[in-house]
Amino acid sequence: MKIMTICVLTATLSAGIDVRAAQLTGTTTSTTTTDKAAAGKARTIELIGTEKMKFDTEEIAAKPGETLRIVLKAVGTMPKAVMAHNFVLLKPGVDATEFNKASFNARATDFIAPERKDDVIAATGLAGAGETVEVVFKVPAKPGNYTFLCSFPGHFAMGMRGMLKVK
Ligand SMILES: [Cu+2]
Repeated sequence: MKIMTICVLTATLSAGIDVRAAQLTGTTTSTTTTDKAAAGKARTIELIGTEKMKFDTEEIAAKPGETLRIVLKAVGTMPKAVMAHNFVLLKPGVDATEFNKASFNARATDFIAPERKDDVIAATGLAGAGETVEVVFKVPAKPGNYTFLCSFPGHFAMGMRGMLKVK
């Protein structure tokens, strides 16, 4: 009888943990696309954003027109208000420094100035320490180098940027 009680307890406990894990995943992942079909055949690229204000990968190679899923994880311990990261891919010809300057105070829109939305091919939301954000998008058909960056204030200036190389 005692053994049975323990079994039931263990089962309840592990079920509880599963639910918590699922909830955690649900709250820390945000997808800015609604195209589930595209997400299914997307190639996933995992990036890590650090408190040194760098991406761990600064060069991404891609084929023209392919579908990419960028998954960005922020690592560290600092509060999200002072340290968060996003992935913002700019259209060719956009001045990244000017884009950042314009977006510096745009906290309400995740540091993408509303009037600069047209400069962006794809962007994630902001990830604080331990959080993951992602975006699915179609790589431009035109070969070339496309700048991506983190638009959290000061991070681009510190070198939090990279290049999507389409060829
Ligand atoms: Cu950043």
